[in-house]
Amino acid sequence: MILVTKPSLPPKEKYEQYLAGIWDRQYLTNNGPLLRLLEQRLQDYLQVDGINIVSNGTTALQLAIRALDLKGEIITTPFSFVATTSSIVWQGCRPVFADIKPETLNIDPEKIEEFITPHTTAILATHVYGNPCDVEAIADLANRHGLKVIYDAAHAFGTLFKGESIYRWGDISITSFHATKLFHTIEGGALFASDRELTSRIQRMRNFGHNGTGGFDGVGINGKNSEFHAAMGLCNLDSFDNLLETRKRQHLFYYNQLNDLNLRFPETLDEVDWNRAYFPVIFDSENRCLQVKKGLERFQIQTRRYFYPSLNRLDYVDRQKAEISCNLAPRILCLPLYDELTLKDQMMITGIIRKILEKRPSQLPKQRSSAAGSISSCGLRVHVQSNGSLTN
Ligand code: T4K
Repeated sequence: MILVTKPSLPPKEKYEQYLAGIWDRQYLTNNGPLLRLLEQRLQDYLQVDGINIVSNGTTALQLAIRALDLKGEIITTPFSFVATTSSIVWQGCRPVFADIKPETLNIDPEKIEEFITPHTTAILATHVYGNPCDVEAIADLANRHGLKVIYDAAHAFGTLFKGESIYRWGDISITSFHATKLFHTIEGGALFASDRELTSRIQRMRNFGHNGTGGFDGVGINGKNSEFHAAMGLCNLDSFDNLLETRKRQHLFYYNQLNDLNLRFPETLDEVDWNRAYFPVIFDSENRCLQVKKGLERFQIQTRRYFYPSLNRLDYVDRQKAEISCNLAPRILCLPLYDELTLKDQMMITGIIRKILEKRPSQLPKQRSSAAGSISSCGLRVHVQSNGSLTN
């Protein structure tokens, strides 16, 4: 079975070394030494200020909304994972959906402006698939209208804009360190805020409101993460640069194999170095999309409809339009992408997709053989047969 994603795991012995320390100290959670070390190492690696690691990305979103004391309406994207919208509703605010740009699949700043009312307090935008929103246009808009900005940067670990981490943007940027993410701590997440007072508030809020001197300063929750999670993060951070390189190679391979078909892929803005967290394919129709999904399933290949349905269709939000998102969400499929995914796997996946879309079951297109050539340069020569099986 080829899964849509698989967590990258460090060598077991490496993790065990951290476990030995945890056993010695018998300090398991509550902002322990490994957690603090991971925060420091992430700040250095990402060149960001004001990090607070928490238990997961959803908690990070909820804390962000709470820490900024947002009320009323929050303008957000209809094309994201459900946690983006559900966190707004969970915090008692109303999500107002501004449609996306069809090229990038990210919220369209021009559409945001149309929805600003006296009740609007913030913009919550997602860097979908780790591909940055138009952060400059959004910052300009927010400044002009006195709005707060939260970025759901759950997918964006390692993405740069103008050479700097995308986490530097917004009043608060949140991320997820879930096992399915490029960089993970099994479960986990973080908030980044350059404002010191805001960072301290989040720190208190994630720890029941404790103010560090035995008292409580405001209401808080338990958003902490453990030493075991931090240890996984410390292991994974060491290999992250390699992982990013592999990901870029895998991405390019998929793209080269599929870009002559009637498919579209999200575009990036200028000066973006995208982490390529996912490989989304946009089909010309939902039928085609489902046909490919089912076709791949017959070969035990899993894909995911990230993100379907469009979030304005959730039954707990009031009826709102988002035509572009509703049009695109049903016809996007994310292909398998993870560190251990081999070129053979990718050959098979793209071979099957080509066969389905070209409806030429017995003949592989010419481009395949040139791809086989490039494969051989990596020490492999693989041919996909008409039945989807592989021969060397
Ligand atoms: N904002 C955005 C934009 C997000 O995408 C997310 C999460 C959040 C906020 C919230 O962050 P967290 O609270 O989760 O930290 C997955 C993830 O669970 C979720 O974190 C992620 N986004 C979302 C896009 O994808 P599912 O329901 O697709 O995951 P699941 O369990 O079906 O896993 C997919 C495949 O991965 C499985 O078929 C098998 C493989 N897998 C998964 C896990 C967990 C493994 O091989 N090993 C594993 O341990 O949501």
